[in-house]
Amino acid sequence: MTFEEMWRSLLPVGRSRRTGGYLRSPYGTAERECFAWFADEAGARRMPVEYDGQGNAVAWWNPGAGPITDAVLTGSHLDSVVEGGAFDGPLGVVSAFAAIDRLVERDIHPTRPIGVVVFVEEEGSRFGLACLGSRLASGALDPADAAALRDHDGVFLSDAIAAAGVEPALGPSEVLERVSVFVELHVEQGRDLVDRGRAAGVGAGIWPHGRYRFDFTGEANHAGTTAMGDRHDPMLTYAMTALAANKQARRIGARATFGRVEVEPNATNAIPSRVAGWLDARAESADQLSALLEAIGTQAIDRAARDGTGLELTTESVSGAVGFDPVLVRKLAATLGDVPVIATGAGHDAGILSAAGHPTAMLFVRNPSGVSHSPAEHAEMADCLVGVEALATVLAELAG
Ligand code: HGY
Ligand code: MN
Ligand code: MN
Repeated sequence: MTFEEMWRSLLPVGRSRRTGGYLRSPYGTAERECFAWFADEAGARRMPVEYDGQGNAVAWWNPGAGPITDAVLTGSHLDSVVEGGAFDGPLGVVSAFAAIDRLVERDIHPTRPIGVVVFVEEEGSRFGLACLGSRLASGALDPADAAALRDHDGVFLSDAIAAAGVEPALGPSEVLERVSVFVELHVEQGRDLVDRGRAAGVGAGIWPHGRYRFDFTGEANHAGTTAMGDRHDPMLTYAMTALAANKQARRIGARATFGRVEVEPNATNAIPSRVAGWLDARAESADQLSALLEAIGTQAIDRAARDGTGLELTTESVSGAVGFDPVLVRKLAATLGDVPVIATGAGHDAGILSAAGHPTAMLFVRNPSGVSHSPAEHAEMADCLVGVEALATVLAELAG
């Protein structure tokens, strides 16, 4: 199938008719349908598929039929954030198959195996830890810590994997030991390329980012009979903390988002007993990120003291700054001509593999609005095809 045909065949899977947004929750029905699509596309190209103990999948193109070693890996993820867009993840996977098709059309025979990978739970939307599949595969996450993760319904990770038909065996993937370089193509989640008027670019690195859980506790009470001065309202402490986070991030040009909040009892006419808020924070440097968290944490504590509420702050995950392999970045930029080299505030599996010591780089495809993690996320077909050509050229260069 051509890129357009593959894209059209994957597009409807897990898309909400009401909003056009995607719900491809890891190991869930729609995401498993995406993996079935992946296996079909690999089968159509006679590429054997290998799965590791967390359900990451790699389809191998090994025309030399020798041992699979010193491989070039490309691909991305197929899971989505809740109500996410169509391109975040899938563009890298569909483009990988299309790029291999282009190499075959150009009669290019790689001297090294090429793998197309799908990492599971990149968004961290089910088990709360972003890039869960690549962290486990690369040894960046202790399997015991992963085994303790539960989703919103209390389902343990291994049980979710088993329910999806994969034999759970959490931990480093032997697959990655056979990989020498990883290039991930991804839709840009920002406006750098569109502001430069360019269809594609090479990734320079990824900002440090972290996820932090704020548990605010207070005194449940009646909304109508409790005077304002008599309240210990965790919703107020949460709201002032969200305001402080916004101000602090603006002040230093960082990013701070409370995108997820849980309220108990979540009743219109009751002052809450508990409010849990998850902060996603990102900054250009690790020092800036720590300073941002320090400032927000201090203001949250001060506010809790004022409101007579309790606060527990838990760091759920932190990823340091990623600088992609400079030699690889230069090689990609030289191979593709004068394409821009851009940094990103979005996390990617490429960042995890890079931090684990695998030479890694990224290719980005223009996103006309820059909007992502939304049904409005978009990339023009012409730009997607430019991305495929760029990826094919890079794979030809890397795989000899
Ligand atoms: O959150 C991120 O930056 C990525 O899209 N998972
Ligand atoms: Mn992504
Ligand atoms: Mn994403």
